[in-house]
Amino acid sequence: MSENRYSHTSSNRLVRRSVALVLAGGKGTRLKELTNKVAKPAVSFGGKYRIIDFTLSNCINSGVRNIGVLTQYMAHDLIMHLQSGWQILNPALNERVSIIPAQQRTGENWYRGTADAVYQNLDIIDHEHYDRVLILGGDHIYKMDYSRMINFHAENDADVTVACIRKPLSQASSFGVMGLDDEGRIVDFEEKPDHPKSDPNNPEKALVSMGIYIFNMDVLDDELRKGLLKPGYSHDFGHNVIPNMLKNRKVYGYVFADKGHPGRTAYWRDVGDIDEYFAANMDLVDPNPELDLYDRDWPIITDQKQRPGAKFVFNEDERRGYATDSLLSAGTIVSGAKVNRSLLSLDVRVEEHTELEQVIALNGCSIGKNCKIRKAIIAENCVVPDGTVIGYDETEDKRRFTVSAGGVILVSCEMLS
Ligand code: ADQ
Ligand code: ADP
Repeated sequence: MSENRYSHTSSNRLVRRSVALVLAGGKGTRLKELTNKVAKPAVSFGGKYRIIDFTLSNCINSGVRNIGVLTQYMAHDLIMHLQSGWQILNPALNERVSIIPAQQRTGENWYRGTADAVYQNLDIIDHEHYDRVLILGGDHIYKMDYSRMINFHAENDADVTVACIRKPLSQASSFGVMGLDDEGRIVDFEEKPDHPKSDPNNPEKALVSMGIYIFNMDVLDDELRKGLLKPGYSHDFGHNVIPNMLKNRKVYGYVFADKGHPGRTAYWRDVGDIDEYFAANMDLVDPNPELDLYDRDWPIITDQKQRPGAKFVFNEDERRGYATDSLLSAGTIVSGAKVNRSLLSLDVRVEEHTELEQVIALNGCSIGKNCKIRKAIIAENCVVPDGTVIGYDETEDKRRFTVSAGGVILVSCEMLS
């Protein structure tokens, strides 16, 4: 396969004839209280962002600019976010972020799974304009140039291409696990297996699906319609559609690798549960994060709020009023407090003599005086009373709050009263 088989123009055309559908309707129950009232893709991330901003920014930066977002559960905040922050494309050029709510277009059922979500909206896709559909999850943190995957798909003349990445074998049961032949074709695929098979090139790793698919339009149409006739079908890409296609279709695996180091995997995280969500946020407060948010060639776009910059008020007696190794969003005030390795979202207030260590405080939290908080996520708009201590007494934390397997404490507003 030669690098230059597609000229710049034809490669551009391949991308322009691809439409993206972002799956943003799952329940996301493993994020516990964070997704009680908010769909996972709309959960705050990295201070000022929402999780879905990463996927949508990737689309725009890759040149895939007709994007449909499929929503279902708890869609209100997600829709508000998309309406206020993401109506930035020009429909006159056939570029837009469309919000596509579940609406029973094909019968009595709400979406029964990821494949059904796509199936029920097939008639919305403009078949004249598009040859391929790029199907994306709305809950991953990464930067990826989808145009490279689209070129790979076209060069191989594939029916479907699934993006994949190497993950430690110990984590592989949470994903679809695949095996590739020498040509890059997927020869086996098992959704969330109890005993995942390792990558032959690296016995400690498995090749897992990133839940990103490129389908040729006609193949998608045909496969989803056929699926309806099968008994016991659970309408899911990972469980049914992909495994069922391996025999009769050309199904390729696209390995998401680091450009500078072809064998090495690039940054990608599925923020499925509290520990992953916390770890992905903490990755960003590293002095040199793997995921570069300052890259002007690949901006991560979000809904910008009109607020002043973060403010630090210094307390002379305590010599405090600062934040280190932290990300603070607009409207935040740190007043005589000490903040380290933390992410403070929009409009967060932290009062005197308080110490925060590895804390994710979501929009509008107000943290009182003399608090000591460690390794915690504080839900939106919580008022944390003066003198609150969290993260220093395991038994007490477990009694009052939700504590993850990895020891991250999730604090919702009602737990504080
Ligand atoms: P999961 O992430 O577990 O595995 P799933 O829960 O089905 O798969 O969610 C995939 C995406 O679809 C999420 O963004 C979710 O919000 C959305 N979604 C789920 N149900 C939906 C519905 N009814 N309507 C609209 N959107 C819905 C998948 C693959 C694995 C792969 C992982 C990678 O099945 O093979 O390894 O993604 O994260
Ligand atoms: P850089 O600017 O150094 O290329 P980025 O943060 O933009 O880094 O991207 C992270 C890594 O992922 C990079 O090495 C990049 O080449 C790689 N990458 C991005 N898109 C793709 C892709 N579609 N396929 C494979 N690797 C990719």
